[in-house]
Amino acid sequence: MVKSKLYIALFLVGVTAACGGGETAAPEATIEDAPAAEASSGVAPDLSQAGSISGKVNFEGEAPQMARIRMGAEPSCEDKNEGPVYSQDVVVNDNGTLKNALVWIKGGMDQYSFPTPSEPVVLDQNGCLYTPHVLGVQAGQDIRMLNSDSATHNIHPVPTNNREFNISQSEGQEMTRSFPRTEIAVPVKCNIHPWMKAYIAVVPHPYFSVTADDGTFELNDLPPGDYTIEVWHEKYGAQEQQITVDPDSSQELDFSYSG
Ligand SMILES: [Cu+2]
Repeated sequence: MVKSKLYIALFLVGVTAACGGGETAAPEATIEDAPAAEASSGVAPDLSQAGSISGKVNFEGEAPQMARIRMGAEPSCEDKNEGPVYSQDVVVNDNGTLKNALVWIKGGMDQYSFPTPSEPVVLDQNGCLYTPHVLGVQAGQDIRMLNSDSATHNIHPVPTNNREFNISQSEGQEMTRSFPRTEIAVPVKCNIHPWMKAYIAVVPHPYFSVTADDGTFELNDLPPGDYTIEVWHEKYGAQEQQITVDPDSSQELDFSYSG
């Protein structure tokens, strides 16, 4: 009884927000509370015959020139970085693969629900750069946001399906936030340092992987089934492939972007 009243209350808040709507951001409570429903339907997957998918994200053609970041406006950061710093928007690895691509299961998991991990992921600001540049997180999972610099930063995620915020952080401060709704991916900027950019990919389950210096990805502990796998990259966009995971199988799957 208490529960159903709560749902009705949430529903009314949602309707009110929608009517007031337009482009205006919804009230904080609505965005924070509503997605719990999104995450709670479904059953736990049977992982007794789980399979896995691994592969790499290739890059064909010539790697584009990486833009140099000039940090003269923030000498403490310029001093902290050794050597030149380059934009991370396209990083082609030495082995011809693409870094900072998110691979996740886009379709085929709707019948399942997954507990929210209790361990937070970390987004650091270090040397006036966001680390990592692309961060994967499960919906509702905590994101610890740190400032390891003596400079003050201003974390400003600009989501389309979650709540925007915009918070200053001075040296050593930290805060924890989460994004309750799936969004691939939330751009994050710093209002003080225009070169600072990151992306937070909010995934509704634990099956995601971000490519690093070797361009590989792994999706493990998959319940057998048919899936749509998507790779997303901030500049080159998204691609999909269909795949069937057989019981106890391990398969390889590669993606390819061209510059
Ligand atoms: Cu900053």
